[in-house]
Amino acid sequence: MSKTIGVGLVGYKFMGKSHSNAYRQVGHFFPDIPFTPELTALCGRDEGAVKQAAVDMGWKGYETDWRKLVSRKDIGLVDVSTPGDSHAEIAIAAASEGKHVFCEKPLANTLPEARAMAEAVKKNGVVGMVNFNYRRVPAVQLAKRLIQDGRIGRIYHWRAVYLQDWIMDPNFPLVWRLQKHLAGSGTLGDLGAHSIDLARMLVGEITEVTGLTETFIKKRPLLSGTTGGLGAAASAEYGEVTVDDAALFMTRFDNGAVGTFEVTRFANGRRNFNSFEINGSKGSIVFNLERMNELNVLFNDDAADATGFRNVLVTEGAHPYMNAWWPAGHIIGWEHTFTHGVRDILHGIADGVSPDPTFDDGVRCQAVLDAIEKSAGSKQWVSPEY
Ligand code: SOE
Repeated sequence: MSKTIGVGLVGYKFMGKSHSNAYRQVGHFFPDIPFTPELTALCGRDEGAVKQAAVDMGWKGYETDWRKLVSRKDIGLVDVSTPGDSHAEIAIAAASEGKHVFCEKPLANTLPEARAMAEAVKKNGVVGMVNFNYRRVPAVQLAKRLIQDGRIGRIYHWRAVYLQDWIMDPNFPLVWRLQKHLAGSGTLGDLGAHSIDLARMLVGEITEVTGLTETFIKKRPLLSGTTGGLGAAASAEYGEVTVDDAALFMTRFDNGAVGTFEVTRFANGRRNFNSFEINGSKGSIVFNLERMNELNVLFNDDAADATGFRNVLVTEGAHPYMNAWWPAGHIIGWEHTFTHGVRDILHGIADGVSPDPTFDDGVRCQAVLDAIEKSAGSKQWVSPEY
């Protein structure tokens, strides 16, 4: 039987729910994990709500003050699933208490905060991992393997879109994701960060960016309450939207590849359309989260009369993570990416190594986000400050 590790999770809404599910499931599907996570305490400010959430999501207890949570002796791993404005404070305090840290993306709201977080995990010798969960879609891992094995050849193009539409109604209220002091930025940090992280993993380091951001709806009703998931209820008063609704940017990579990105919450009909295409000298790869069990690939060395895109159903035991789940053809879903992340951080803790994406990866992503905002302001090409 494996040893146990106490987990303290800060945040109990959308992300808290998906992380709770991962801690509950991981041991049942990945018996090789070195520690069984114990759902020790869930943390949130509203006592009634966090107490109920702890019961609903299988936590043994709860705290209303994260400072108490991070200093508890029965907790070895602190999970930060709060809005970005509290990531740095919680993660740094947890690391100083010798706790390992699993942090939601983007790592922080600003580059200096992200740097301080990376410094804190290093100084305290703890494991830190950012939950860019799309890295852990088996099809995305397969794309990485094909690229590493040289099957796509030299990469020329990265083309990413991350499209949503959940705030298109001008009367949708001013939730935290639309306020700069809470979220850092809008679509850029929320969606663009995912695409940047995937581009860094699959293509290379971004050396230069140029971009624009736009806020289509400048004022929205203030929030009167949340209704689960991304849902929210409006009040009669209005407030200013202080983040971008959409961001479009171009990049150069250190290996000569070039990239384009479009991220928006105003793509009518696109609920969570996260897609990329990679074109290389020997082939191409296309991924689309709505068909997340599939990878579309083209190999130039196929027979001349049969060259074309093929659709690989990424559900074989030979595919990354899939051995743990169901027989081939029995597909998995979005929530599994969180379980894969938890599995990997548990191994990282046992090995004393931060799994990718590390906090340093989080810093690099943050530097790219920062450069895009600077470029949008100056209308110039900007190099990220790594
Ligand atoms: C909302 O835009 C959101 O939940 C993001 O915050 C997540 O990171 C993304 O995976 C899905 O959409």
